[in-house]
Amino acid sequence: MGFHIPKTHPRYESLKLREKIIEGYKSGITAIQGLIAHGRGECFDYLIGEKTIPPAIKAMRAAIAAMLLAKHPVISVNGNVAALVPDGIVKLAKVLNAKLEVNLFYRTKERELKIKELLERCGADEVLGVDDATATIPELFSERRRVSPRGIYIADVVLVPLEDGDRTEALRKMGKTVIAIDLNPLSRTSRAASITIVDNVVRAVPKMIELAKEMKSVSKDELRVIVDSYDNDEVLREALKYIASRLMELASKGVVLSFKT
Ligand code: PTJ
Repeated sequence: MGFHIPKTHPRYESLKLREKIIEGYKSGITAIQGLIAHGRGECFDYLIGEKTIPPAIKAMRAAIAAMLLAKHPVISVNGNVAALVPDGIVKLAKVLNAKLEVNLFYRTKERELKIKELLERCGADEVLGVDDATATIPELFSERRRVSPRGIYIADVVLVPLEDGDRTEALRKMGKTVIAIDLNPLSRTSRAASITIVDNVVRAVPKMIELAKEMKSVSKDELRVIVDSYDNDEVLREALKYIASRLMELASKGVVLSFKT
């Protein structure tokens, strides 16, 4: 087991996530580069106040509407997502009737298999992308180009939680709707995606499960209105404005902690 963190520690939740990522690395699920990616995420989470912000909720509603309307919705899973929210991602795929596909940037057979087995232990009926990655995403030269012909290749909507930018652009060029979950509103992924949820995957995934359950009874016409009226540029600008005004407020109020002595 990982390092013991006392529940009373003021940064308990954040430290617990770090331990999950470290455990993911030690058990062969997460790439070592995933630790660095996590640290970058932590920094942006500080900036948004470590809570789900209104533009993220707007994006989540559009994302769920798009997934519910999709013919072939697929959720792509990497080493960080598998370490942080394995149960949640399987549950989300189930409520949305979406396929799960392992697709790694730092691709190794061992990690692919371990992630597949973990998702199966969490209740996944089928995990694509491991033995069947025989199709190729055009104009993509990373290891992520190899995908399942029954999954990402034919998907009309792909959810890519926590991503590196090149694949998002390649998938968009193939005409797919790409939904990203990325704490950094300025990343290439965030700016290239059709819908960007600026939130931590550990908060976004449970919230999306809740929304998916709620929105399942919404008519197709209403879902279409939600998708068609969505503007990702506006949502990213709202996220940046949220961070800017939060920082301005902190800068004017003061940030020093006070202690009783
Ligand atoms: O498992 P693999 O081999 O597919 O590799 C996965 C990583 C994440 C290592 C790989 O895709 C990568 O290098 O990604 P980047 O380019 O570092 O981008 C990761 C993005 O996710 C950054 O913009 C981070 O801010 C963001 N991020 C990190 N942790 C979280 C996050 N976004 C949401 N929730 C998080 N917990």
